[in-house]
Amino acid sequence: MQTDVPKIFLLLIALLFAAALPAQFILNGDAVAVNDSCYRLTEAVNGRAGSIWNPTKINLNQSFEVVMDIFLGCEDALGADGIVFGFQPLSTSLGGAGGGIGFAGVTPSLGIEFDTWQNTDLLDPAYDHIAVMRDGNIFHTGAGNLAGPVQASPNTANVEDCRFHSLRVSWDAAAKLLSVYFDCALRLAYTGDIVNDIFGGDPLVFWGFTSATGGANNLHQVCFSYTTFQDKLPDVVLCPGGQVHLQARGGVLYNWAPPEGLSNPGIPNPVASPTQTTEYVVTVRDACGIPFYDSVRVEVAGDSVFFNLGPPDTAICQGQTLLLDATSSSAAYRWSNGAQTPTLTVEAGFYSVTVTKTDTFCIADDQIYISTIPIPRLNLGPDTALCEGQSILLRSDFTFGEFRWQDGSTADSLRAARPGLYELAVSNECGTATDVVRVDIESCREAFFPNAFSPNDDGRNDRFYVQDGGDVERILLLRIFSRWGNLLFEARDILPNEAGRGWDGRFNGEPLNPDIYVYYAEIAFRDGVVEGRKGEVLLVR
Ligand SMILES: [Ca+2]
Ligand SMILES: [Ca+2]
Ligand SMILES: [Ca+2]
Ligand SMILES: [Ca+2]
Repeated sequence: MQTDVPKIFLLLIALLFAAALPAQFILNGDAVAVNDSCYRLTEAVNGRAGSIWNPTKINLNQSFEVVMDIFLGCEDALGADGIVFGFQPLSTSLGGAGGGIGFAGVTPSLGIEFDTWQNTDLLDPAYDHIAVMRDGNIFHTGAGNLAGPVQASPNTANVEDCRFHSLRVSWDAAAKLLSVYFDCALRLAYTGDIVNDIFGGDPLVFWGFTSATGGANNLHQVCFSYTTFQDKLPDVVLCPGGQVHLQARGGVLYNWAPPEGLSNPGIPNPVASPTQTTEYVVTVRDACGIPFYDSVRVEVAGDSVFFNLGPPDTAICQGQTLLLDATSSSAAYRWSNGAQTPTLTVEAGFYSVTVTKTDTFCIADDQIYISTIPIPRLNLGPDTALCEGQSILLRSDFTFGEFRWQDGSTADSLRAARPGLYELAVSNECGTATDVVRVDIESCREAFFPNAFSPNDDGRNDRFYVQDGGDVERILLLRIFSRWGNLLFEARDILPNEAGRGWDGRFNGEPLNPDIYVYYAEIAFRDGVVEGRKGEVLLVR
């Protein structure tokens, strides 16, 4: 792989996006950024004004798409005033409180209002509505009212319902058609020569949002999914033989064309490896299923940059390091950890590097994930003694390797039922560990019966009972018989070594004569087995 095989490169367009994204909005008044894509325009407090304006002017001679969600608050009858999506060439600090929604009187301008308060003096309809207006003329009469008002949502007269609503604004510069979609439906369309009629022929305008509260209020928010202004795919120059990671956004479904040279034309982020310069068009369907389009020109040009960090998934032994080498001619380096050297000595982790040729406009990228292989260690546990008939499962406590037991078996565990030494070796690329454990087998059913006792009340050896060294759980039954088979004594459920419940050498209260007697006992042992034992005992006086 490291010889003259063409190497694989990944151009991370995401890096270019990352550089472009911080061109965020100028925030005025009550407005705050909630996250990378969401802005709160006003709090639900009376008399507030909040606006956001992008500091980079857009060109209205070019088409655009803005796909977003807007939140118009949770208060209906007592909620006000709404949001305006506006375009104007004047300033990035416009805005104001009250029924003008921050946009009244801004001249020249184009505004799309989402109005949630009925100002009867402005001829507002009773329902929450959308209108397109020019020059900050918020009266729904006369030449300033370009389109609408229409009910904002096709589904409900009230959109101050504590929910985000999908909103999409499309500008087709060739057709001079402005379309407004709300809750997935086309609600308003306006056709007009906006550049010449409103902006005096200058197509460059700021774009942004204003919002306001007055004697009533609501929480107002906007969240962007896609804007042509910020998210349009940048064209790229691809090193010959290289790859480029494309990244579309803002939709639910994606389809790239042509499919040639793409890893998968149906995902937002295919890897493109065209052999010749190609213009790719992506059709993006938003959450409403309505398509928009973006395109990227992938130009195959420049010098080849040959480097390869190694297989994308690489493993090293615990404690070791790896030398990553991105050395290329006439190049600058930027590693994911900030290093700018051609090589990097690293431990486990994820690393990427961007190599920029300083003699041509050509960027290459590679990445590698390095995992660690643990060094074998092994503990089979302590030596152990088993009861007869029992076995023990010996198991490796280390799983990252191959196993070999003393008998040649290769499972990670082995059942030991016979006495002896059990040895396991576990091996992987990083070494071998072994452990040995001794297994002994012993009787677990030992009980001791005296062969004589002397019940003469001298305090020594006065009772006959079952004596235990640790194996007896319980004596279920103890019986004493005469040599002719007569039952003389019986006791049940006795603890081991419980001398007081043994036989005192009497029958019906009378001391028996010295003689040989027969005992029978049923004993529960610690291995769970119940066994009967019998024998003879000599009674002496
Ligand atoms: Ca309202
Ligand atoms: Ca209003
Ligand atoms: Ca209105
Ligand atoms: Ca309402």
